[in-house]
Amino acid sequence: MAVPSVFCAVVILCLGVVRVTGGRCPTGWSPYEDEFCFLLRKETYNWFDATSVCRTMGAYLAEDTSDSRHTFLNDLVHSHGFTSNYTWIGLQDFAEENVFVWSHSGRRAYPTFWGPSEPQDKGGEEDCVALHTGGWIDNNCEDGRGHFICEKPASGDEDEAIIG
Ligand SMILES: [Ca+2]
Ligand SMILES: [Ca+2]
Repeated sequence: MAVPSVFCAVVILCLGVVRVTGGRCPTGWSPYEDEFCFLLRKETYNWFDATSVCRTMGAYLAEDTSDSRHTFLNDLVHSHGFTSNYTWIGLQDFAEENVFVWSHSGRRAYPTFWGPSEPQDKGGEEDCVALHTGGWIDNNCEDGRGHFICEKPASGDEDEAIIG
């Protein structure tokens, strides 16, 4: 029965190729517009450790750069039932106070989705941004209570390597 075995192998290989070219996200990641993949992590870390965890997966903290992304990211958080904690994204004002920059792209934040009375740089120590009910909050980067969302481009080299 060599013929059916070869046939199955070809079909599986072809399915793999189609998934890559269609914009593929790793298992567990949520696809966004066929170009990006997002992963919400339930464990909590400070902003720096959250950044490191994303990096180990070839990713970076999510960039909330449009109305549609903002809706997508908030839906992702709410779908996991998070209401009390906050969720780190890749925005900070390390270099200059109140000049918020996306860590991965290096771009200044525009548009912005600040919550009421934010950002306030409480105690002069709030330089990292998180999603919260009502919008973004600036928070102490060392605060270890944040969930976080990683982002990476769909169908990267590592995905193709796994399939191929
Ligand atoms: Ca600040
Ligand atoms: Ca704040």
